[in-house]
Amino acid sequence: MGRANAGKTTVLQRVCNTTDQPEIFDGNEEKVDAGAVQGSLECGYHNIEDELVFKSNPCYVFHECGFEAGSEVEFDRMKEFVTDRARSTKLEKRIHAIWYCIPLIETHRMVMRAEMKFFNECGSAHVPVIVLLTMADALTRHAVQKLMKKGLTMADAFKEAPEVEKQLQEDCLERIQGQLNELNFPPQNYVIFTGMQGGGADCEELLKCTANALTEEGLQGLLISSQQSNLELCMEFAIMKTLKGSMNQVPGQIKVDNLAHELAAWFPFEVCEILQE
Ligand SMILES: Nc1nc2c(ncn2[C@@H]2O[C@H](COP(=O)(O)OP(=O)(O)O)[C@@H](O)[C@H]2O)c(=O)[nH]1
Ligand SMILES: [Mg+2]
Repeated sequence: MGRANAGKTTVLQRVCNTTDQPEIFDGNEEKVDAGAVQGSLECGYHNIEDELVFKSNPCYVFHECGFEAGSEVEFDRMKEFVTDRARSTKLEKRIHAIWYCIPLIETHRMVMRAEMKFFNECGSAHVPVIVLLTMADALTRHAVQKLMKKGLTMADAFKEAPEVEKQLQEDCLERIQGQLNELNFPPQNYVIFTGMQGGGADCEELLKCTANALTEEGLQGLLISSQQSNLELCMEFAIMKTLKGSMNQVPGQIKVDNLAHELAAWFPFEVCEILQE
């Protein structure tokens, strides 16, 4: 979720470790011709029903929604989709988490009417909503300006900027939390993203935070084992969620086969296969 140019597609690309555009499918596994919808895509709009899948990681299916405030029809369609899919009993139709992108580019109006409306009116049952504060690097400019106003030269201001920038990020986070946490359906958590367009930024914190917000351990396993770029993350969850619990058992009672199976569930399918061989 998030307005046009909030950095939604970029985050999804990072999660799937690619710079390619996603393939788009309608809800019935038919491929949508990206050329035909290019105009609306460039404006940042997708049909929320459309499924976005990256070749680099077909395990994840995304829906992108860039509604603006003011369009009641679009908002209602989004709300219906979210409520409907949050309850779906079919695993492949169900949505499991919502990432809501809020860019930190206009610090005087980060939370707009669309955000207020979403977090006031759109309850998504057990589906956690994580707010992604994107484009935090836009705050570098503010930090430099602030320091130069204090009399620093530009070179010195750039040197000192990271510290001030960190503080500005925290101020933004606090302000947004203050606004959203007051509403009827506040988000579960917040993650700050900076410099995502460069390709280097990683999504470990987002995946961790999303996994921890999922209420079922089976779903946590699906999320963690489906990402294919961070083996440490698989290990961390296997140790903290599975191995740690089994440590409390009397050694003789640990069923090694079962434990191995449970541990393997945190790893990508290919790794599980090797383990089972
Ligand atoms: N400076 C900066 N630019 C970003 C960042 N993330 C994305 N962008 C750029 O912002 C533009 C919009 O991003 P996109 O992901 O297409 O937004 P969407 O419309 O929400 O899908 C693109 O030109 C991205 O390269 C970021 O963290 N920092
Ligand atoms: Mg997009």
